[in-house]
Amino acid sequence: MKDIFLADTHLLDPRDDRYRLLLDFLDQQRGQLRSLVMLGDIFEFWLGYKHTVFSAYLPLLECLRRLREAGAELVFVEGNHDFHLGPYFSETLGCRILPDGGALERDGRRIFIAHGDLVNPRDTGYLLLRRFLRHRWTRRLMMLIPPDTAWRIALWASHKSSRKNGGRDHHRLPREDLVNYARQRFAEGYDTVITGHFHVPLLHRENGHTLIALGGWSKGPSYAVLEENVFTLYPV
Ligand SMILES: [Mn+2]
Repeated sequence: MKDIFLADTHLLDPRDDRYRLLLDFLDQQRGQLRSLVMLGDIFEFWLGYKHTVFSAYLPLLECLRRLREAGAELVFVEGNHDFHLGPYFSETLGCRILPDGGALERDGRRIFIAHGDLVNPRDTGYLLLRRFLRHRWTRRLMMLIPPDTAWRIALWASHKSSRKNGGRDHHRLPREDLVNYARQRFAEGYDTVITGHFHVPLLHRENGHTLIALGGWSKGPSYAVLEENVFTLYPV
């Protein structure tokens, strides 16, 4: 049995290559997973209404349900594209949700998982916006938006941002901030830190500690596996 960690698939349309790649990848893992740990930005946009899910996400939600039925624990750290996950994840899928990341115990290891959007403490503008967007009053206001309208806004915002970067993963890895962030967690007693968000894979070991940054999915599956107490980052 193994644990798989992945992030930043940015799903939007089930006809997209990376959406199909993810479904195929997860179906292949069924029955072999102790847990699937999703570290945010799995969806290009999500809003957790009580009785409604966006139809474009049904293929993945069904796939997650099958994994869960086959015995896998589901864990989701909220990203900067998919927060306010809501009752479909927590209740219907029985997924453990960590809005800001948190601790995971595996084989005596103390692992800290986070999306990665909090590693730069100087980015005060983003931190304020993040706090506002995640506030429960903001969530209540967002819930008043009809789902079709919310989806239309999400499509518009996604087209706008993919025109800017051509839809590729060419983010910059703020290595120094990331290593500092990990060292703070190591000092708190964690032996492993895993993040996503930057779309650039990194496996860094120091003094018996491990830092993993997960890659994006624009060129194919990108994930980390914990199996027999060893972490491997793919593609290797
Ligand atoms: Mn992100």
